[in-house]
Amino acid sequence: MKNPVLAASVFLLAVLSLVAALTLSARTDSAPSDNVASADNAQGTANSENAGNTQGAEKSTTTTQRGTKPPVVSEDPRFKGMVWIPAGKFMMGEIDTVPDEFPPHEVELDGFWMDSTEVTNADFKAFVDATGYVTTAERAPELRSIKPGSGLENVEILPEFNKPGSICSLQLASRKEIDPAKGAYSWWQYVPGADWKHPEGPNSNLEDRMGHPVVHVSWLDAQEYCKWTRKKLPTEAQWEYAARGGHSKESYPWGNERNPDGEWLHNIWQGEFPVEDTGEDGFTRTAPVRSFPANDYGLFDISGNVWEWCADYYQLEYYSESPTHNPPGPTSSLDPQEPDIIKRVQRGGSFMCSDQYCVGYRVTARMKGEEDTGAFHTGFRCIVVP
Ligand SMILES: [Ca+2]
Ligand SMILES: [Ca+2]
Repeated sequence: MKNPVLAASVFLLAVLSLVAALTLSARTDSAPSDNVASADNAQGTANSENAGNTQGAEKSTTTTQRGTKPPVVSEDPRFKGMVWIPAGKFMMGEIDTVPDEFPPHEVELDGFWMDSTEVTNADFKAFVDATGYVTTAERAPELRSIKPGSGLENVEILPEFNKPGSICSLQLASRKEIDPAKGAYSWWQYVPGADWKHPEGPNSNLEDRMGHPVVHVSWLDAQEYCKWTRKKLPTEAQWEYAARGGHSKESYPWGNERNPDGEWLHNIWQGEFPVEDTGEDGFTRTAPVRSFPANDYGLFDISGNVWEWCADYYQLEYYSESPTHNPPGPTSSLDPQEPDIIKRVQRGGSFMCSDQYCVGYRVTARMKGEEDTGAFHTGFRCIVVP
């Protein structure tokens, strides 16, 4: 049955899951010794910090010395650009934020290597040059993220959406331009010709952006990159554990204060959202990776800059049933708002996140997106589990 209204709705879901997301806004061990160039890890305090932390809600009131030891890196070329995330336990989630971060629960992870930065345009270009891979945004749209059996598999894509492209945010002159009926669609729009090589549409390019994170990559694209590099996407648990940098009970990778000493420590949005980003942090779009300090595991931009895909399907209530040891994520996707759409987890927030609208830059904040849909503020980083 062809239903044009449904067709529009379904495709718009692909646009809007990203939008909806925005409205919400150690048992320490060492890396394999034969691979480690510097095994003097900074996270020796993680065990004591986590001891007895079974509530997860109490914010840390202590200041842990930061940045006193170098990250653990490897001379093995397989782990170039990666840092070692030591095995350990932590409390995942938060008690007093939004429902999908609840309940806080103990998680124990084995150690792994993680890219110290988001995958850059230069990294992704090397992959494309070697493989000829064409991203989902560069291909004719398909409804790849509809759950089989949902009854939505055969809906039509409206002509205005039925051309290669991706999702960008438009510049509004004032809040008066926000159409109440359209809500966030007033600024989020599907832009034909937008893709990883054209981050802001067909008239943009990667000139001077090769060191920026790649964007407009879908979860499916990220998987293909991972296969080529013999890496993986992190699980959601691995991502949050790594983002915390060995510290518990803290909202940000560096502590509980967003702007310590008045400094911006990540690339997010300042000013009136979504009208004027003042760029007080130095950037109004993506920033080159490593523009801000790394966390205590040596991870740059783990908060802000671009959202990062995780391996997991998104399920709002997964934390209630998550296993303790190396939780793999749920076996299927379930977002109660859009139960027929296959969604994957995104983490860390982006340059579009504002305290007026989205606080996705907190270490516990969860986001979801259709697995076949990228956007101009979404990228990824990879891990290797030895
Ligand atoms: Ca910014
Ligand atoms: Ca990021």
